[in-house]
Amino acid sequence: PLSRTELVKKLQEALTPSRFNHVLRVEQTAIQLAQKYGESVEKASIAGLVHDYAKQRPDADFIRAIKQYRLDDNLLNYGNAIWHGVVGWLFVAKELQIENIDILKAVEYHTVGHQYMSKLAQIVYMADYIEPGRDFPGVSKAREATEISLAAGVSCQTQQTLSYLIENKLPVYPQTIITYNAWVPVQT
Ligand code: DGI
Ligand code: FE
Ligand code: FE
Ligand code: FE
Repeated sequence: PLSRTELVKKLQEALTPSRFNHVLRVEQTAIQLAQKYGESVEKASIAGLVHDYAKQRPDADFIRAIKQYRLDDNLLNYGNAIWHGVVGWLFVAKELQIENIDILKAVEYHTVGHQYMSKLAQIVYMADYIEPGRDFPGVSKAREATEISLAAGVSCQTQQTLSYLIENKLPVYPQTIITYNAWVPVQT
């Protein structure tokens, strides 16, 4: 596998400076959560670094990959916000030579989540949302929830994201709803 230094170089080439700095903050936040919650620091570091690798790729690359790998046609109704994780993990595997399935799944799920997220996937999902550069209504609530437990953090983020999408009349990717139903509702 590539060393951290080699990965950092590839990320720096693939991303704008501000996005690259976000990735470094997600790495540090993921490492802290890994230490707190008993996950591999090395896996948290790598997953944090590579999670947004595909963020600046042209749409044509994603459309080609969706067809080539016969992914869900419904993906074509969305854009980079969904594609860079749900499809982007394929570029991470191929171009950054990441073979660890847990890391690849954490990248795949980092935007829309999933009903079954490993501890590593929960850490990357939360680190991306609460890294110190984030400033939006609800971020302190999400930081506090993540201090209590990863599951509380995931639930908080999933609820806030769906509320934000609906409030702004944005299209909701079906997996986002499935994630919501798995993590947010209280028992009735
Ligand atoms: O790539 P980042 O900006 O670091 O963070 P991210 O990959 O978590 O992307 C967050 C954005 O994705 C945020 O603006 C909300 C958006 N998003 C998440 N779920 C959905 C969505 N956008 C749409 N249209 N539909 C979704 O289901
Ligand atoms: Fe992202
Ligand atoms: Fe995210
Ligand atoms: Fe990110």
